[in-house]
Amino acid sequence: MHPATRSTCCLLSLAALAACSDDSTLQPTAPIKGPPTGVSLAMAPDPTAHTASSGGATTVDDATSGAFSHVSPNIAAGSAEFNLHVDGDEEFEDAFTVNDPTSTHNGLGPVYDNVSCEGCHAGDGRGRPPAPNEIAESFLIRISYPGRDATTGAPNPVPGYGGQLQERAIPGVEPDASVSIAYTEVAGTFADGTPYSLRVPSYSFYGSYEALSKKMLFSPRVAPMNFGLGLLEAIPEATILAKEDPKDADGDGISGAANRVWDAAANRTAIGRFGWKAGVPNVVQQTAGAYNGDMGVTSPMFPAESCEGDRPECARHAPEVTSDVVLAVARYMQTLGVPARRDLDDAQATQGEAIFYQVGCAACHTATVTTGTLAGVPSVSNQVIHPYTDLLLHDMGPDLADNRPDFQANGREWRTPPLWGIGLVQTVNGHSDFLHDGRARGLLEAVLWHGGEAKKSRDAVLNLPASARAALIRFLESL
Ligand code: HEC
Ligand code: HEC
Ligand SMILES: [Ca+2]
Ligand SMILES: [Ca+2]
Ligand SMILES: [Ca+2]
Repeated sequence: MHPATRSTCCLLSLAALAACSDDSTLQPTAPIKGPPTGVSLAMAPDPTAHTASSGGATTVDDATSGAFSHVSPNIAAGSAEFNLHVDGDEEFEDAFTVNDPTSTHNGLGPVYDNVSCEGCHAGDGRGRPPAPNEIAESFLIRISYPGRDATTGAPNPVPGYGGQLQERAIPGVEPDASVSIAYTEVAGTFADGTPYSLRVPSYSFYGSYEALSKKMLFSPRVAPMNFGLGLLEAIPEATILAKEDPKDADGDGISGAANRVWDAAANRTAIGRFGWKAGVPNVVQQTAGAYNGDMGVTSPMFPAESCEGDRPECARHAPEVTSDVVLAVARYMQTLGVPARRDLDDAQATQGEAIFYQVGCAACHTATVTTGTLAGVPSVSNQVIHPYTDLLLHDMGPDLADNRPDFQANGREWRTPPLWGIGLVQTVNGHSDFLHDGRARGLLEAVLWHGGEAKKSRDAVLNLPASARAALIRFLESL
């Protein structure tokens, strides 16, 4: 929560909430019946977040399939930021290949998951798990052995496989393995008797190039959206740390903590911000890591191929992209504007917005944050933004657990994902698969999977009448 918007009279019933809100547009349009919800998580709505300007001056007014792909409008054409954005945009789309004398993008593999950044982050948007009989396109499996590296804190690599199970390989090389996903339906009911069903994924690996050990831990992940990342990187560390409450000292059931990860360029521990478990400290490292792990493309930051075992193709050679390319691609994502929020005057969405605070969603999905500065990216400085994330790790319960630690994140913890733009995923990416592994078919299922620290919030949603549930989803769709 943004300190400036913390109300002194938060809590309790919607009547009380309406009474102490200083913005009438955020009051629910109809009283909500049903049992009272978790008292301690309820928060007063944040009136500053009731705005179209989700990304401050970087906000883009486009709700079409191109919504995630615009340079921030506060960047002047011809400026250094603009030129790097344009260069990075091209590199982001370029497909890598191998031994093609006509290509400037050789170096793919030996093992990889896709040939370009765009291949997984289509339209700078998000991926989905593979359908039955499909090889994953925009989804990957992180792997490790129990324990962590004494210096970096990184999870231990799997001998012969490293930290990622690549499903593709260049000609003459075997991929690490293939994955198939089976789903089991589990039925539930809302308090009003309405039934719902959630699909529980289970993963099996086949065709591995050598035997996979039962010791292997794995974490399936879909590609997240790529806009607004400079803003998230520009949030002052102190702002993130101020929301930490690892021992839940205030007793509200929320015990968020920042991840502490390895900054490979600075050679030291840093706060984690990116990835589903906040395992990466900044966008440059995420970019170099993606080239390396997802595409098999080496760079000065990660000069060894992400390829292990007794395979000659894995040998060391000169970097396949320069630091300049990595930097341009990172700048590209750091300067992608945030799509504007829509339907601010829609009564149902506004009712849903009040419910979002009342049932405690904002305890983790922080609505308003003010950025600091980010070297080289002036456009993201000092912006009041509405990302709906605290960038902290939360225990989300056993049902969402991957049981694989990632630096300080344990097997049940995930980083609160930003919710800005989430209502446009269907338009941009043609699906509405949510959560880290895409198991949720739509926004309501995503909420129903919440457990652990968010269980109270989820239970409150189960107790909402149908009209209030619909309003909550309508609000999420307006983001
Ligand atoms: C095989 C699919 C795939 C490819 C190819 C890929 N990504 Fe990703 N990307 C992912 C997945 C999955 C994640 C989540 C990773 C995690 O949680 O550890 C991710 C995460 C990210 C993030 C972090 C976003 C956030 O909100 O935390 C950025 C930035 C990113 N990718 C950029 C890139 C760039 C740049 C490239 C090309 C160099 C690239 N990706 C290539 C799948 C892919
Ligand atoms: C305790 C912190 C916490 C609370 C409270 C919480 N969330 Fe979340 N939310 C998360 C985390 C962490 C994830 C990611 C979980 C995963 O991917 O496995 C998430 C994921 C989501 C997603 C899917 C996002 C995506 O990109 O796939 C939606 C939508 C969402 N939450 C909405 C809500 C709503 C609505 C509420 C209130 C009913 C709520 N959340 C309450 C932490 C929280
Ligand atoms: Ca390579
Ligand atoms: Ca591997
Ligand atoms: Ca707490």
